[in-house]
Amino acid sequence: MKIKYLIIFLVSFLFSQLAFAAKINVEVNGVVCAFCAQGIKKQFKKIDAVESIDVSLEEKRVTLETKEGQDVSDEKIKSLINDAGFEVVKIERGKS
Ligand SMILES: [Cu+2]
Repeated sequence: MKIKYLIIFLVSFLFSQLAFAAKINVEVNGVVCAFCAQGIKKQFKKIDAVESIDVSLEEKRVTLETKEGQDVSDEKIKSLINDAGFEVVKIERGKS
């Protein structure tokens, strides 16, 4: 019987992990003005998994929040930033 509870625990644990929204901090080179920020925001607004995007010019950082249970891969982030004309320095992920 104990194994049954263990399985239930594991399954619900995994499910709760999947349902989290991801918070992704992206350090970007060359973001200097509001037009840069606007260009980057425009790229990410095309992506359905993105719930919100914030660009900090002082910290040269783009903060993305995904919708629950969704994610945007590092590769996708890099290609969107590159398409906007900038370069990714570092990507950090956490739960929000
Ligand atoms: Cu600019």
